[in-house]
Amino acid sequence: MSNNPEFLRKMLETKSILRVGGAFDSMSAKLVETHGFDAIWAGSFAISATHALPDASILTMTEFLGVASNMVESCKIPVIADCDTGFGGPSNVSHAVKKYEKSGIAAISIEDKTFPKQNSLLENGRHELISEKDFVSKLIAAKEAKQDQNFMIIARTEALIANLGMKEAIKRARAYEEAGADAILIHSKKSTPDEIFEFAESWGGNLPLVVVPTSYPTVKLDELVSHKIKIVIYANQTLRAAHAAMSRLLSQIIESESVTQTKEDLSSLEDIFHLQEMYKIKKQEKIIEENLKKMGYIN
Ligand code: SPV
Ligand code: MG
Repeated sequence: MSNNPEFLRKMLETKSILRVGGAFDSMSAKLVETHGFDAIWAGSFAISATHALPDASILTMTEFLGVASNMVESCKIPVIADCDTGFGGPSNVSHAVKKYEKSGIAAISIEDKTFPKQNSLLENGRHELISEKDFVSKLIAAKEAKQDQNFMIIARTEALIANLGMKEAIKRARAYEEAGADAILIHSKKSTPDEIFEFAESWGGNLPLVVVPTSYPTVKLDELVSHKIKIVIYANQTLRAAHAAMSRLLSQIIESESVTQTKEDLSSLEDIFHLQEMYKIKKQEKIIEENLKKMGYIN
């Protein structure tokens, strides 16, 4: 098994940066894998969107976990699960850590917003933080709950999202490291990576840094590497690409009263058969047939 927490830790040691692709179901997770990403992000925004629900702590832990564990079953690379605010207080975090770890997920992220949270990139969203002490309590609970020390607890601070300033972001990140987090996710809604880079230069901690460049998408991998970022999450582009492609196709069918989409616009049935391993069934049928022949049931 290479999707376990140990493998994620090994990659962190050996690679300059890990590229993590956002997914919202097993198909998108498998595409992330086959296109050469190091790990899969089971993000709350994309998973909520596939249920046509807001990214606002609406789905339950069990529902998020169901999607993430389906990804684990279908993929060989590690799954990093977005656990929002940890589904409640320290005891909820503790329960979530046990459940997620048992399901083969390699890492979870929890953030220091109030519950129910709203998506970080929502204009005029309610971006309020719980106290540092209360979030440290959740991190202590998470650390105590994990069985495999390689399982990673990513502590995400929303201090910059909440406009609380660099000093507060750094103070919190340091406290989260001391509380036993395994990585720090520093999120930003700015259109350039400058504040992320400033954070990375000045926070002074030892944990790997994680970023989600949704609002500054043109940042180059080598720029991130040179600013000591260890994990980059392309959180929602697969969802948005799928939404755009489906919307284009559906309006085209309605407008032209037939399917005029070209081979380039649509994956072939063959592509999908390959993804769902349809040919494994064919192989299985052959084996059953050979055995039935041997046993004299058929000629
Ligand atoms: C997600 O993908 O669910 C995230 C990143 O948490 S963001 O949407 O920017 O909050
Ligand atoms: Mg999220």
